[in-house]
Amino acid sequence: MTTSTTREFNLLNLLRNGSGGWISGAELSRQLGISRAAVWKQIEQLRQEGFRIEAQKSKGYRLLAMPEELTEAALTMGQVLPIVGRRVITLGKTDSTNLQAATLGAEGEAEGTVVFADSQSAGKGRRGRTWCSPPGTNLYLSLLLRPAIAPWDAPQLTFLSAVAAARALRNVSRLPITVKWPNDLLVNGRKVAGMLNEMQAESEQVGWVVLGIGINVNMRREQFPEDLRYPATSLALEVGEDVSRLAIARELLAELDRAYAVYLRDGFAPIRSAWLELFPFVDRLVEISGAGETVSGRVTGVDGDGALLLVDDRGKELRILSGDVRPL
Ligand code: BT5
Repeated sequence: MTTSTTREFNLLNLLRNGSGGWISGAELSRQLGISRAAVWKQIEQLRQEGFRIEAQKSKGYRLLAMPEELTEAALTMGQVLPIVGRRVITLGKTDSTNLQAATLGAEGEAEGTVVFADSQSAGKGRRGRTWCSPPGTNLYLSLLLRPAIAPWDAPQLTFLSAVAAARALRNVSRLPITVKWPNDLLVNGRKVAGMLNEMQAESEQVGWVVLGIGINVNMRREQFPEDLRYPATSLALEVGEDVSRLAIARELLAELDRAYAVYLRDGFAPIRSAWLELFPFVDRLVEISGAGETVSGRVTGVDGDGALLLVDDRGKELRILSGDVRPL
């Protein structure tokens, strides 16, 4: 687990905000209330963590590059994150970030904590499926939230994470990201990310919700499992070069925080409309499989609860609560 001191955060924020990139040692020492020797020591510490910091006698210090490694400091530096990312935990290998976040939830952890892992040995998909989670290439994270909502409203949060993740991927990669109901992100018709939300609830009130997000960032073709349910891809495969995991992760924290603030203030409606704008399946014929049954029809939309609406070939309206969608 990696954690950084508040001091380092402050130093990083000052370096990030330095005018023209430069900030003098004297200024850093004044603003941090520590000696110049102590500033130097902290700079050295950051360099060891992978930050590239230039030093020049006449100008001071300048941050050239952040480490590609996912550390709490690198993920949150300079970001204003009122809820999501208040605490960030970065793990090397773990079983499943959803399991880790759920354990924290059961232990009374405050909302906003995000658990990242470099790899997962038991990454979870829906309905007992597995999520292929090799090291050093993708993003696997779980966000713990405690919204004051009823358990039957919790599926709305899947839409929230899909909208936030789609925005983050689009902002960084500029790729045309779309959503596939209920929990996938696609690029050019191939799955690039999946979401798995889990919750604990008592009667009418949600205790905690874990929003699990897996994003294929730099995964290579040969790393995908052979028996994929749906064609899959990674951002790098689509862009044609490696994409920064850190840039995506930082953007994702910011977008999740933004979307959650909107959800708490205005409810599901704005999230649903934002999601619908990313959903290219309206009016298309699809097949939906789930729990041993397969139905097909033309998509007409998504209702206020997040259920998928279809009209079958006899004109009958169908309301689908869960399943796997495949275009026909
Ligand atoms: C999902 O399930 O798409 C939910 C994936 C959620 C993963 C995240 S990672 C962080 C957090 N911690 C966890 O333990 N989980 C969450 P589903 O729609 O059921 O899709 C699973 C199916 O997608 C599998 O059965 C495979 O066919 C396929 N698949 C597995 N790994 C994949 C990958 N990396 N990319 C694309 N498809 C994959």
